[in-house]
Amino acid sequence: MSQIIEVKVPDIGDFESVPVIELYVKVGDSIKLDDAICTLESDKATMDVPSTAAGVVTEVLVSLGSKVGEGALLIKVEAGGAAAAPAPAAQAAAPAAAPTPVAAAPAAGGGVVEVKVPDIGDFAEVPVIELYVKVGDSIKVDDAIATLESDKATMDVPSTVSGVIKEVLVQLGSKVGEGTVLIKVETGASASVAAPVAQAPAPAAAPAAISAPVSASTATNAPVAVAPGLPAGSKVHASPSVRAYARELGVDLSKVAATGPKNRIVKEDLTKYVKGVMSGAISGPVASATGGVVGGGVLDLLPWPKVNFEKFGEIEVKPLSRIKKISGQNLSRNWVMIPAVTYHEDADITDLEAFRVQLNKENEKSGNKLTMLAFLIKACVKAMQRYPEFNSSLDGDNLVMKKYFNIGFAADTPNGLVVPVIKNAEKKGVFEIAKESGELAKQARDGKLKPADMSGACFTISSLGGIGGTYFAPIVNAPEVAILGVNKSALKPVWDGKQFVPRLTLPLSLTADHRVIDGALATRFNVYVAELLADMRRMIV
Ligand code: CAO
Repeated sequence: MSQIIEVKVPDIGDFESVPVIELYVKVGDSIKLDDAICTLESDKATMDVPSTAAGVVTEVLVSLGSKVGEGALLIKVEAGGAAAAPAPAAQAAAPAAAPTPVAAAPAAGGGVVEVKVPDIGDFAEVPVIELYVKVGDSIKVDDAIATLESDKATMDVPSTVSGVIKEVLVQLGSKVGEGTVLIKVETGASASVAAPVAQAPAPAAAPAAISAPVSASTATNAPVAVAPGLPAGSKVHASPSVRAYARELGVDLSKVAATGPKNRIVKEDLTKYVKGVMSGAISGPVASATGGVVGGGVLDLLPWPKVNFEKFGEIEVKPLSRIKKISGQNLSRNWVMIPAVTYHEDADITDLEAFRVQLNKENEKSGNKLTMLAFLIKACVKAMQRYPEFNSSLDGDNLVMKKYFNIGFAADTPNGLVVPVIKNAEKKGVFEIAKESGELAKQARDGKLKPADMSGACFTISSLGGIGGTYFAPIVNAPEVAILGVNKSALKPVWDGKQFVPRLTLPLSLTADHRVIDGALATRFNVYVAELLADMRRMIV
């Protein structure tokens, strides 16, 4: 016996007139329980509406752009004899991220209520990547508790109750699945508890999720780490993976121009946006690259300041050199996209410098002068052999581990900074490295380096030792994951246990990509390089 079942918009929270932005069914389609019928998009969330009936679609009562609210009739389904319509209470709005949450069962009335992970589809061990609550917080129905991220989707879990949080049972990184208790909430006598169906869909682009940049350093340093003052995610169409990528980059998707079908933001749009921001950081057109100045939040991007300098005095305009333009773009990208931290260390090079001077005296006639840079290159290679993460590159979710040791070194030229590369430094001695780096540095200054001379580096050394300085924070040269900055050595009083003795001290500044290298590893590397420089005999053990 067949039966016509009406499928309506479930309770979607406080949204009344929400546009249909995707429609997945047409008359004649066979549809199963939980198949998506359409996607609705409110100011705050994108949600799929799943079917509560299985059968054949006999009527579609909405079209793209239709504005709907709770109870609006979407489709009529002719269910076969066996198909049964679930009770209305079983209706659930699906989040943009495909799984179909249902409300965690709250207790009726006051008392302590557990809020659990709803049905999140087939995902079992999903990590908590953002946690928005702590004990003592007041929470309302639909407030985001946490963001979960599976391989395929990012989803916020909203609270199903209002009250005060008594316990938080998960932390960042906890793996959760359907039914995991997230928080316990004291609802109080007057506190409201949402009915099981009253759960708002988990928005993939809840403001809290977007406005939390990956790290503090990104937030403070990176121009793209814009925490929107606007309700982020408004009118944003993007897949969960693009949303996750945007969050990783700290990009507010509502500022990205969409070129995908049905006004969806695709990955390329995001890349283009980031490139635009980076070029804007140097040359100015941020406003056009980002679609205008928005918000008013302190971290929103502003156009590059346009100043009529002549108003204040005489000026001369000089075009940037080709090298400066290229390196500027690279540096900006690396500064913006790499969550980098700089670690400092002092190396006692008293004995090494004496050794270098002695060797140079012995080899005076050869004309081949040993440089500190050559020893630094050897020490770094040795340290990279001990800590192979320093010889890696990020490639999506993979780390490419290199088995060769090509070391770039920053060379200052009249036209700007270039980075020639000593290839296979692990196979070369210090004299050979000194000779080769000297030749490459000369070619760099003469503008004669070929692209091959500057490619394939695994790690870079930036030595300002011939100039001065104490410490600095070099910028990682992507896709490398670390760079060692070196300043001028100086005699410093060092306590030897009995007295202060003068030791020649070389300041090291190692910047490392925190996504690959954490602080402990970076410090171990730095300490090891310093030990090698302090006693070169360690190079052979
Ligand atoms: N401490 C003290 N003295 C040092 C030193 C150090 N760490 N490093 C080099 N020196 C000395 C050298 O011994 C040399 O002295 P002598 O002439 O008496 O022998 C003098 O400083 C000049 O050295 P150099 O800088 O010409 O040679 P180098 O091999 O040390 O460096 C190169 C070569 C190409 C790295 C360097 O010329 C250069 O271009 N440095 C700038 C790199 C740069 O701009 N980095 C910043 C990048 S981020 O903007």
